[in-house]
Amino acid sequence: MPLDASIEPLTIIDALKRSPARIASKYFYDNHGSELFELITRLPEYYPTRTELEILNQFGEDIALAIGQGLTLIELGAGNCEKSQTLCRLIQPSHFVAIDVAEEFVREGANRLRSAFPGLITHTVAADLAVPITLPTGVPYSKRVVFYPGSSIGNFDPADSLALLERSHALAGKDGALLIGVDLVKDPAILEAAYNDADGVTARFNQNILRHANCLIGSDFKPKHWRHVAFFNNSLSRIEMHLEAKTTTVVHWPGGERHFASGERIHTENSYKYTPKILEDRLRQAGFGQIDVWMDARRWFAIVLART
Ligand code: AVI
Repeated sequence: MPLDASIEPLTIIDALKRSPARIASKYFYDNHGSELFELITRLPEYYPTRTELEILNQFGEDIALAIGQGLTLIELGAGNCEKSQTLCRLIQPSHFVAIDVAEEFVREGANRLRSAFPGLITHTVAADLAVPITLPTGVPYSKRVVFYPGSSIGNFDPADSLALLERSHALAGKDGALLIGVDLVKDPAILEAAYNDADGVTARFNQNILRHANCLIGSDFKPKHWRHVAFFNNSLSRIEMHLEAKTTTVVHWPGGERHFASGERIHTENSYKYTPKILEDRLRQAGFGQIDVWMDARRWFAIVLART
């Protein structure tokens, strides 16, 4: 596959040279990675997607009432736009903006949404949420609801999550809101099972980041030589995913290489788990006002509406 020079290859190399080595979790999502993630969301062990949908279905009318109608829905990390389908049925937006790094995937999702809701004006934006986002002209300025489902906020470290919430606040504008889905702290055994599924889909998702890195920087990672490792780090309240070298190995790329000892790890993802209190404090810090919270009966997941 060709090198994709547009995705800052130097950053990947710099992070690989560090000790411990890192590959940023945004690189999971090439087309194959996005497909694997879709499979993850349907796994019996991976409760977040299912639980969030349960909350949306159970409290949909209350949520719709709190949000209002005829607005612009902006979904961050939209993926296949499946969750927005449920929300669109409830709040009937006039415009829908899907923002995601996986351009092809999100365009297909927005097309599906347009077919399901004739008259809905859709826009797609290929963007990395780690930097400020510019919306296309034609997106109304008023009554914007930024939708950030799936607990994707959990993949940002505390400082970056605050910056993302601040950007969401700016994107929503005056009289706007953020509707965000967040995975909550719970029994570590349940958390760890969700990231170590019996079928090994999460392991393949983790290993795929190496294949994607090979495409982006021309490296020669052999994904099968790396073991998937995922555990809950209690003191930092996060699931950590790593890839562990099964044997001593040297990875090369044009102009460089890195030696990995057997057992050495590459840190690929953090997935922070929140308490409602920590989330509320961070939303307030980002400038949000009134906050409403809906949770499932087990209190495993929360959907939060925060007004600007
Ligand atoms: C996208 N994100 C919220 C997922 C999570 O749970 O942190 C990514 C994921 N990684 C492994 N499984 C799912």
